[in-house]
Amino acid sequence: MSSIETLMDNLKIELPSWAFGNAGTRFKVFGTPGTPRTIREKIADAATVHRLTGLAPTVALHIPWDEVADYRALGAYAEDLGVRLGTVNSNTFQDDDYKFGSLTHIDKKVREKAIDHHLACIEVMAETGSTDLKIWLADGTNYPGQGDIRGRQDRLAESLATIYQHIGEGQRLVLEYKFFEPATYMTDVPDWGTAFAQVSALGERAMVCLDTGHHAPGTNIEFIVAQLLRLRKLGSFDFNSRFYADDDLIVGAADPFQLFRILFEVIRGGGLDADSGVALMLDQCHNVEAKIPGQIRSVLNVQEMTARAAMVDLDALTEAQENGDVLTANSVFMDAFYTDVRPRLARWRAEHGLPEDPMAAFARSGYQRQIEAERVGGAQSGWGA
Ligand code: PSV
Ligand code: MN
Ligand code: MN
Repeated sequence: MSSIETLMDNLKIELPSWAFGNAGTRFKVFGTPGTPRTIREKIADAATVHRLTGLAPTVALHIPWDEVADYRALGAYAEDLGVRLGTVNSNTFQDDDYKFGSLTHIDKKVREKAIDHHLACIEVMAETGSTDLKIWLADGTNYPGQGDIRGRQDRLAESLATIYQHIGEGQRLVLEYKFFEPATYMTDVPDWGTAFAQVSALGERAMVCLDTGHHAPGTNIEFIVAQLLRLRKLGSFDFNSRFYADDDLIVGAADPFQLFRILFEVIRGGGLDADSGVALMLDQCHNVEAKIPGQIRSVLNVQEMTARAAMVDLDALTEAQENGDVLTANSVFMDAFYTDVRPRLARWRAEHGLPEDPMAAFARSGYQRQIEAERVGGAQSGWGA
């Protein structure tokens, strides 16, 4: 395993454009002063996170939430601010036509509309230079008997195959799974096994996205990470944390130890190696906390747990494992988890011309005051609509 500082040099975490907009629950969306009104303002906020942390060089788009007339110009704008446009997320869940599904819909015309949306997203990727098309589907059913489970899988496979034909060299289709919500009885891509089966049928450039909030409570997520890496099908992460449902809270806030265990398996499986192709992304909303500091805290949490995971003494761990020495193996693992790497990371930041404490640097910067004065009538993220 490479040194922690080298790992830090190569760590990149993509920010979701929607994290900077107002989001909420179905009960209330709280507005926040300074909230971006346009995708350009969201990108400016994301660039601020990167400037202070050195960890977040790309921003994911969500289409049509982030639709613009000229994506090349948007890309150039982002680059001027020191970031690039990343993953393009499709959206087939906010249109009346998709009430009974999108890529799985029984009506061919609706399926074609959903496929065409994905082809339009691939065109956006050509303009922005994005490599990943990420597909999360709200497709599913609410009542037993409502839909033909098998038929829906078959139609999904067919629709994905049509989209995949348009995925170019150097591009990837990444399929995200979620076992519940908004459908309540079954979703059409509920688990990693289904996502794996569907993308495996497509080809090498189709991968699975693991969103940490999309599993049943108690699921051993690091096991899934290890398995997908082993199968070379782990395309990306959507990081967030949760207490109960798909809470989209700050990653590492609910269960830092789980994040540590996940990142240990990522490192163990080569997922942070330069050529691994595993993209780390946040998928979060900040309903009650400040958004830009929320994103700063999030990338720092990922950085911190990555550093701790890299501190596991692998020789000692392997020796204990081979000797069947359960308690030594466990304590080697826990020693790394309990190691405070914050001073070391502060030093790494100082050496890279970054503020040692990015949260404090943001508070001092005056950026929040400036956007509150400039931006009146901040927009909802897509989730706030
Ligand atoms: C819905 O559950 C969701 O949170 C998925 O995780 C997607 O990645 C995200 O929305 C954006 O489409
Ligand atoms: Mn997600
Ligand atoms: Mn989600």
